[in-house]
Amino acid sequence: MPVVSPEFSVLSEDFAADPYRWFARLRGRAPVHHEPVIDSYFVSRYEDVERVLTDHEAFTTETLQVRAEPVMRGPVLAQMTGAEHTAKRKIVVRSFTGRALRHQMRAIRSNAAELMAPFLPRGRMDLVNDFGKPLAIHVTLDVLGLDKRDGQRVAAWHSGVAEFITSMALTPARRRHCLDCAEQLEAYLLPVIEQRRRHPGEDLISQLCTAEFDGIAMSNRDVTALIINVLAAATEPADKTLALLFKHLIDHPEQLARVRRDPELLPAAIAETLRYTPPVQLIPRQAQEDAVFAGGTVPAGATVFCMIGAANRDPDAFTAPDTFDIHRPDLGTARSFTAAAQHLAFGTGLHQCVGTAFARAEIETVAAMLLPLLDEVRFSPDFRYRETGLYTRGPVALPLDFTPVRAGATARD
Ligand code: 2IO
Repeated sequence: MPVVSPEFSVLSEDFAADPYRWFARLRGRAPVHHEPVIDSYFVSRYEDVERVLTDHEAFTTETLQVRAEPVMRGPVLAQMTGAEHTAKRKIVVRSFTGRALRHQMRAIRSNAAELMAPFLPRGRMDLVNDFGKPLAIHVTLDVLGLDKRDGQRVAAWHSGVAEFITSMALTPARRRHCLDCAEQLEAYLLPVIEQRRRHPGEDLISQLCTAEFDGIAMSNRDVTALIINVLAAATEPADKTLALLFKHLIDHPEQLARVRRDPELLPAAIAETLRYTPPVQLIPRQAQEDAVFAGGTVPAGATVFCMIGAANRDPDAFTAPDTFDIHRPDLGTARSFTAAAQHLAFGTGLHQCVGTAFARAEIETVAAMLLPLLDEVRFSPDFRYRETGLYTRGPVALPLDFTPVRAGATARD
């Protein structure tokens, strides 16, 4: 099988420092890259990624049994197939669209307002650590109907769960830590689930508890897994997407100015951020049979990682793919948060992200609140930009300076 170079590895520090530098070489020279240490295959061409994510017979989600189920404490949505998948997916989609979403948008607004308030008069805020991360947790707690006072504990457990799903190789000690987090989270959720079964409210946990599948209510194990699934999926990529959006807009002042003048351009800016730097870089599948690609063969049973970042920069799919351009004609903004999206940041096919509308609402609402308040926004002096993560990837921090907002003001108009 062709290689990028004899010493190249997706697991190397070089790759982790800047994966984008390697994507063209991967697509060109090793579009089906084998990683011996983890015996997994990495596909990087848009065409191949799309094929893996839409040919559900040939590429299954069975690998999630080992990659997710141990910390989800049960099966997640993406693992399911057939009628069970259709029914449970519908339940989850319903709780992230329409009336439920409008309700969630109020929670997004009030959490955002509360979290940004102390930083506005100071004229300085780390968009990742001061704002994005706590926001993602607070909003998710509200969606699930969990107590804000449990935020710190839930955030710590979430970290362990996310580490498990997103690690390429865990030491036994880290693995134990992650499983401990998941077990504690499960123990914390169980009495909540039982209470919601007795007294259901408007929240997502209540909806999962009362929903029926084939006339049968979901078990505690099923509900737990879906809650942890939602917790991870709503928390892990949120701060990254927000910070990446601001990073790119600050790097492209003329595009920032356009978005400021015309906030209707925000969906395009978010969609282009998701294409250019998808916060979820890898999506795993399992080959059912030997699968032949132009660049090599994946043997039956092997794990295949779809490289979303590389596919989204494929010149066969996007013109001038390495340019951040919110006006690009091939972005298809109107479709960017639907099943017909051009970019693959939400995946594609049957298991495409169920939270696309929620993700868009969250980032758009918060960015629209921040932009008018962060006047003359710029990176803080001496800040050196750095990203981490192979599976989910985003800025480590994004300290921003801006014109301090006088006390009492919430918006300029
Ligand atoms: C939880 C990376 C958090 C999902 C996952 C095992 C299933 C699925 C995803 C996203 C984001 C996670 N996979 N959400 O990539 O639910």
